[in-house]
Amino acid sequence: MATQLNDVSAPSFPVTQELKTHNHLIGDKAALDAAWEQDGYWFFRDVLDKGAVARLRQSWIDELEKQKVIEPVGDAPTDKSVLYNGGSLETYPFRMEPIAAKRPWPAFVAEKPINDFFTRLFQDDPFWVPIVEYRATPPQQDKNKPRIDAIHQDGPFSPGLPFRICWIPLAEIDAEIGGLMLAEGMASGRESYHPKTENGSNGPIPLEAIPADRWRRTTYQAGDVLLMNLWTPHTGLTNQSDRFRLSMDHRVMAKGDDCPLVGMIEEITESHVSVRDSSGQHRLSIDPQTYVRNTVGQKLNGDEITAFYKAGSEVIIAFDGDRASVVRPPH
Ligand SMILES: O=C(O)CCC(=O)C(=O)O
Ligand SMILES: [Fe+2]
Repeated sequence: MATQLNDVSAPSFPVTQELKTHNHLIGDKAALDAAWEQDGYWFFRDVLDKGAVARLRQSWIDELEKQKVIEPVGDAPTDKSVLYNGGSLETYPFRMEPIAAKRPWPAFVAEKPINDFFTRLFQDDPFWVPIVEYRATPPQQDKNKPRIDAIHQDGPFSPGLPFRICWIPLAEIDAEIGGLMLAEGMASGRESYHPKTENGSNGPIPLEAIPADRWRRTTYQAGDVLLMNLWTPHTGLTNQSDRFRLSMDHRVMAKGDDCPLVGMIEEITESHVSVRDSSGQHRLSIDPQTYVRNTVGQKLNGDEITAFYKAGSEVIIAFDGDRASVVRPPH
């Protein structure tokens, strides 16, 4: 079924098709792996315990009430998302720092049905990489802005960190509300579609770089989960509804994968980093090819590294032997 998203300003906006669902592959590791390569994602419909998702969603609802941008919901169900009341967005925390500060994700992934689902999926314990975005996107104020936020792949921004993006809708997200749109079948070559800019950063992927018939989305519901290959081009869609768009994107791996170090920096220079995690202290070398990055994905070189990273900062490090391949902050 094709859905033409109603965009006024981009007549070339692609026609999107429904995401596949991969529920029937759970338990069949070979088939899951094949779909991961071919489709570039797994979409599981109605697999996450709705009570656990509702408890997670409550952190978003509390914050929206506090910001006075929704009416107090009391006992009303919030799984269809909540109406924006037109309150001022002047001081609205667009990156949801107040939710990030409360760290609601560890309690969520520790809920038994959630942990059980991912354990059954991976046939291994999940390892949650603490890279989490909390999104509570209000209705877009400028209705003439293009619907596409920025087409990107996460891979080129985290080379050597082989996690799966885990995107979780917290309430219904229909075509008007927006949500995630991805390009199916473009991940198997592990190819970057990002044009390199002069300073070696990744420029945005132009819409023309993706064949127009690849775009997929669906009406997402609380209980669904979308896992996405690092090489799958995707974008958020702007919110053209009168409701909030609530979602969380997280990163997950299986314990048996090449998991990164997650710890606290003890010392950092341009050529090495010492980090402490629950298993002790680790010292890794940094060289000019190490992708040391800041919160917006830019590569840091030379003394930019020590200007950004300090002893005591939480850090995620992918490594190969005793060499760091990626050093990045959680956010
Ligand atoms: O939710 C969005 O708008 C974008 C999410 C995203 O890019 C990601 O999870 O990697
Ligand atoms: Fe992304």
